[in-house]
Formats: sequence, C-alpha cells, structure tokens
Amino acid sequence: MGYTLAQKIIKQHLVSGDMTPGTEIGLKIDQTLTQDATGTMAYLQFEALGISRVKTEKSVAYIDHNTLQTGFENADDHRYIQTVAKKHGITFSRPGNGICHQLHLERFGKPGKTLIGSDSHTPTAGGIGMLAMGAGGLDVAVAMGGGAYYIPMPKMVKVRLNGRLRSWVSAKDIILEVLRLLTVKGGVGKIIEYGGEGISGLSVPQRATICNMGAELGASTSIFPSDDVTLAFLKAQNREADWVEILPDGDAKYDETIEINLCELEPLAAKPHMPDNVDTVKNIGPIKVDQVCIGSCTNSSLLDLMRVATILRGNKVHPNVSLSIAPGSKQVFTMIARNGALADLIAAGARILECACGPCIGMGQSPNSSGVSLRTFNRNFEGRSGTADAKVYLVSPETAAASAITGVLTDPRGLGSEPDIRLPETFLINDNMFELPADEETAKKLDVVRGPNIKPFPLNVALPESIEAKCLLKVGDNITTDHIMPAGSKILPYRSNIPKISTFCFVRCDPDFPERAQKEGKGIIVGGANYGQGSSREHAALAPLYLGVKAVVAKSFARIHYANLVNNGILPLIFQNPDDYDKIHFEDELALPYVHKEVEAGAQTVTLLNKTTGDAILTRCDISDRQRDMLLAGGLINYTKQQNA
Ligand code: MIC
Ligand code: SF4
Repeated sequence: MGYTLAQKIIKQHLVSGDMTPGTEIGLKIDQTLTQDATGTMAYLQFEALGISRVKTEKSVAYIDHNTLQTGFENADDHRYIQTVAKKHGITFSRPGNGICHQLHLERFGKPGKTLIGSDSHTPTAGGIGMLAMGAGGLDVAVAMGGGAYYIPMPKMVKVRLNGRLRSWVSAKDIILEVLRLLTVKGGVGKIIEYGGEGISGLSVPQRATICNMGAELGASTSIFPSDDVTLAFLKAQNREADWVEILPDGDAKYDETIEINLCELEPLAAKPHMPDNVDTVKNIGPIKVDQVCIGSCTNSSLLDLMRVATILRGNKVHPNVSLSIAPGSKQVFTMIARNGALADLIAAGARILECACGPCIGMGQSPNSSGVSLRTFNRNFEGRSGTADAKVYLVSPETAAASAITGVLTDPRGLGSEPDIRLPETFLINDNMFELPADEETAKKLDVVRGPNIKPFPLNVALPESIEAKCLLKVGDNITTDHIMPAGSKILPYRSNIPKISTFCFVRCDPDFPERAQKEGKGIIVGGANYGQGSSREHAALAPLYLGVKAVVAKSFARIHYANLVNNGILPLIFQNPDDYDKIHFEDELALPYVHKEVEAGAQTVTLLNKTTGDAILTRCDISDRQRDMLLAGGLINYTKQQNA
C-alpha cells in the first residue's frame, strides 16, 4: 500500500511508534520557530533544560506579536530573546522584519522537512510541502535540544480541489468553505492533504493561506504537495536548492476524502464569533462596515496586497471606514513600495501598519464599540479584537478591499473584470533583519540580558496520591485559549511574567476567577467539548497552574492545549459519559481519591467524586506511557530532570 504525502514525511522522521492512527508517534524535528509572545517562555524552558546549543538544522526566533511597546516590557522581552538566541545557536528575526509564518515560508521552509513552532499557525509552511505543526513552548524547547516531538498519529484526510476558481474568488474562500464543511472541531486528530487538478492553479502563498487557516479546523496540520509551483516559488526566493518533489503515492489510502469544486465557490465570510460560522457574502448582504483590516499570517503576501492595491487604485476609502493594512514581511513591504502599489494604498486612504501581527492579536486598531470589522485574518473569537462587543467577519483580501470602498460588506464580483496579477520571477531578497547566532566559542562568553519583566515560570510538583478541590469554574463548549488567557495590548506585555499575567486568567468568562483561585489555592475546571481550541499559547496552562488548577475535566480537548496541560502536569480528564458534565456545578466539592494509582495504571479510568451531590463520575486521560510518567512527575521539565538524573 502506498503512502500519503504526510505519511511519507512522517515515515522519514519517525523515531518511535508505528503510525497506527491515535497511537503516539515521536518525530525528529528539523526546524523550529518561535514568536516573541510564546518565545520568552520557550527560551526560559530551553535554558532550564541546560542544553548549550540547539541541535536542529534551523531554529528561528521571530519578533512579531508584541511590537507596540507601550512600556518597557515588550522591548525587554525582545532583548532577552535576541541575546538568548545569539548564545544558543538560534537565528533572530528583528522586530519589523515581518510575521513569523510569512517569513518562514519565504526564507527557511523546506519541502519534506519537519517544523514545529510555538504558534498554532505554524502549519502555514504546509503550503511549501513541509510537515509543520503548532506546539507548546516546552515541546519546542525539547525539539531545539534535539528531542523528538510526540503527537498522536493523525488520520489522513484528502481534500480534492477540482476545476479552477472563478474571478474574484480566492484561496481564503477555499479554506472558509472547508471550515463550513468540517467545522472548528472537524480536523481534530487529522492531517488535511490537498490535491486534485485545482491545486496547480494555486501559488505557494495561496496554498499557505489554506494551510494557515487549517489551524481553525483543529487539524494537526495541512499540507500541499511539493511540485512545479513550489519549485517556481523557491526559485524566486533564490532557494532552488531547497526543492525536492514530494507527491502522495497513487495508491495512498485516506481515511476520508472531500471534494470541492472550485468553479462553484463564491466569496464567503465567517460571521461572528467563530471561524466556521460561514456564509456567502451575498447571503449576509450589505451590512454597514466600520473597520477593515488587511494583513496577518493568513493574507499578507505580495499577491494579496497587489490585488488589494489594484482594487483600491484610483478609489477612496469610504468615510465611515477605517482601513488598515499590514504587509506580512519586509520583503512584501519593500516590493509594494518599489512597484508603486504602496502609493495606491496610501492614496486611497489606507492606514499602513508595520509588518507584524498587530490588530490580529488585539495589539492596536480595536474597533469602535459594537463596531463591525472585516478582517482578512483567521480568528474572530469574541473580544479578541480588543473590543468586547465588536462583530468581526473573516473575509478574503478582495472582499475586504471592495467593502472598504463602499462602506458595506461587498461581493468583489461586482468590481468588473479581475486583474491578472502574477508572482514575479524573482523576489527582492534582503535578509539584513535576520541576525545569525554567534559561533560556539564566542557564544560561551555572551551574557543573556534579563529585564525586570522576565520572571521564572511555575513548576508543578509530583502527582499526589489523591486530590480534593472545588469546581472553580464551569464553562461551555468551544472554549478558546483566548478565553482562558486573553491577549491584547494590556495583557500581551506580560507573557514573560506569569504571576502578573495570571491576574487576567479567564477574566472574560468570570472577572473574579483569578482572585478566587488564588484564595482557594487549588481547584478543578469543568469544560464542554473542544476545550482549549485556538492558539498554542502555553500560558493557558501556565497561568492556571500558577493559580493552583490541578485538573480540567471536559467533554473533549483541542490537541495543542491538551499537550500543554500534560506537559505542565495538569490532568486533562475526559468525561467517559459526556452527559456527566451536567452532574458538576460551580463550587461543588470534588475529589480524585485514587488519582495516583489510576494514572500509574494508564489513566483509562480516573474516578471523580462529586462530594456535594454524592455522584461518582468516571473520566479518563488519553495518554501515552511517556505522558503518564510525565503526569506522575508533575510535568515535562520534572520528568526530563528525573530521566537525566
Ligand atoms: C494567535 O493567533 O492566537 C497567536 C497569538 O498567534 C497564538 C500564539 C500566542 O498566543 O502567542 C497562536 O496562534 O498560537
Ligand atoms: Fe500573528 Fe495573528 Fe498569525 Fe497569530 S494568527 S501568528 S497573532 S498574525
């Protein structure tokens, strides 16, 4: 039997496991990336592992999330990452150079290699045929140290793209259609492989848009074959030597196949407040728009901005709309500056932001209260924009640009004939905002600079015989890591300061949570289905750990967050009978009387007693033997130290 594309790369990198879906596999990791918001923790954890040089082929530390610098905190974080990178063999991407995923695609991603990144949109590099996955900071730290990355072996889904996109319909509409079909839970435990005749018409940046937003499906990753289109892109980046052809075998077996006829697609939008709440722009109708934001790691490539510029050329941004545009990288920014497209954007009245995540993570440009914001981004979770009652719609750059002119949600197909914009044969290459690490000898003498915002991270203790704690919080389905550990300009500066950032934990669900948890000293959280979806931020485990959370009991979990909980020694318990969710109420006295023994035995049954109601509830923890030992030790760092001792 033949192999799928992803199976081929997995097979080449397999260090443990046998590729049976659902069982744990260990993968050798070729490249890692971090961004600043998760990077500070990842590097503190890397330092705690006591390894002097990274063992990967390439590790890059990007600065793109916190660039507002409203106080000293961000700048201190940047300096810490810059110095820790220089010392330990990591390439540093300076603030202003661009968004990690866009840059990694342009300059470092390689077909057939493995990449993990402390950011959930790391699968963007799947657009170039790389097996790229989002992970917690600790997993990235371990991979930098040469350790394997462990995941449950995913199932394989083929999405066959047939035909060609019609005018004004774009890659963003393809992934919105996949989200409509599969929902935000539909990709959990799966790798999505794209194929079919339709892919030949999609350039690498378009493929990257699709892989990027595969994160919103909860998928382990998404990937395109490495073909002639990939070769052309790498050639244009002067990286032809990095190309290898990788295609699935003709007789590869997929667990599921989905067909999409590109010629039937129309412009789509994800309505507030979930990326899978998708409808056609036509059906939603001409709602009044207050803000349009173009950019983010989903849609900020040269092609995207060229199309936007062509739409805006000679037009004027509607007086009721604030239009902001953030190019994805310095390369994109320089090229639109040189070819005149930037002048068209400015002339039309766009507000040009620096090459960074910016409004996507609530770092500036919050919409007016109850405002409608159209964004080319990948997430529209409630409150993420920084305005609690804003309504965010996710759209293509074409729909965004058309709407910026009219002031209402507008189907770009009304714009007339579509301009034919092609990628240039060579991109403008200037890597002067990447800093290479020091050589090993020089590195020994270098100091790492730690400002006052760099605080040690909390360490768990070994799992006790039993746990008694209150239900500190009960939440519903699809709780995102943005609910657990919100971002935004007032909170993001404290990513390297767990005591401080913990005071914001869960405040969007319950403003009293941090204080109550701290007073109580310990607690258990109860959640619904798909708990912890969204970002890879380990802070959604570290802050609860700091506040004394011992376990989260939920109907199901998102993959990266589940691993982050285990890595930090917090028990992720799954209700054996989802209806038992109703048997626990806020502030009930709970107990896990036999937890140590049960985890030792593999955690297939973990008994939870509700002492308030007298109910005995059966839960389980889906873990490998390695994860079992980690939970017993109180997390990955303790476990690694034990192993080394
Ligand atoms: C996001 O898009 O939510 C982020 C901010 O990029 C996160 C990482 C983080 O919280 O730092 C992600 O997607 O992993
Ligand atoms: Fe940055 Fe937004 Fe992409 Fe996250 S989703 S990496 S915040 S641009």
